[in-house]
Amino acid sequence: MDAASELQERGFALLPGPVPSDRMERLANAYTAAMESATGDDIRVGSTSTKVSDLVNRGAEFDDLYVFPPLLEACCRVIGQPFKLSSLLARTLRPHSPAQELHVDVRRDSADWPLLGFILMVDEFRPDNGATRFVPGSHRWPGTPADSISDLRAEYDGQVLACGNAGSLLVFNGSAWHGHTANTSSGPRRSLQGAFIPRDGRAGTDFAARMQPETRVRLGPLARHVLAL
Ligand SMILES: O=C(O)CCC(=O)C(=O)O
Repeated sequence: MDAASELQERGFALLPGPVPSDRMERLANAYTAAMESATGDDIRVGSTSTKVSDLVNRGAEFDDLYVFPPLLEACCRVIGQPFKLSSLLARTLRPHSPAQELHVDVRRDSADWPLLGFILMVDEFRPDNGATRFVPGSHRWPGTPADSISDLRAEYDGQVLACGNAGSLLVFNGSAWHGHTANTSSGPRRSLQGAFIPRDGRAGTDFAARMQPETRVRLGPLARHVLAL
């Protein structure tokens, strides 16, 4: 099955990402710098993950991701109407963290639906370091996991792990049931994550309000459009 059919039938697909393997170290260094420089509300330390928001303004190394043509093509397929970037964050799933609850990213009655989620693997995603799990075909189901499952962290029949090399790009329909699995390894699982939503939805990050002058000067027309500037 090609990636477009996988996204349509299974609700998610793994693509080669925009960063060639010989530039992954540079990206990982920029990721570390972004994590270290964030302050205040921009850094959130949750029960399993540390997240830093607004990667758009945290380095030119992240510019290619949210205008990557195969990613925008996935948006056209899933959102099917004019769209914009809603969020772009760094997420480190810390070592020895439990699985996340199975969930959907957006309810069907929301202005932010349909949503296209994406995850760029900064480290490889493996069964032991918390690879994202998906329930294939669940993006077509009317209910959410919380409607029918009592233990949302338990394994779900038919779930599959989206494992991939560093640099791989996971794209998924925000209605697909998914969540990270447990990171039982001794290392972090780093990723860049974001979402696109319909253009009239409410973005998680107000990119226009946060835009830094040094970011603005390097953005092309496509980036400005995607960021709704
Ligand atoms: O980090 C992952 O593997 C999945 C993250 C996710 O689904 C979320 O935070 O909504």
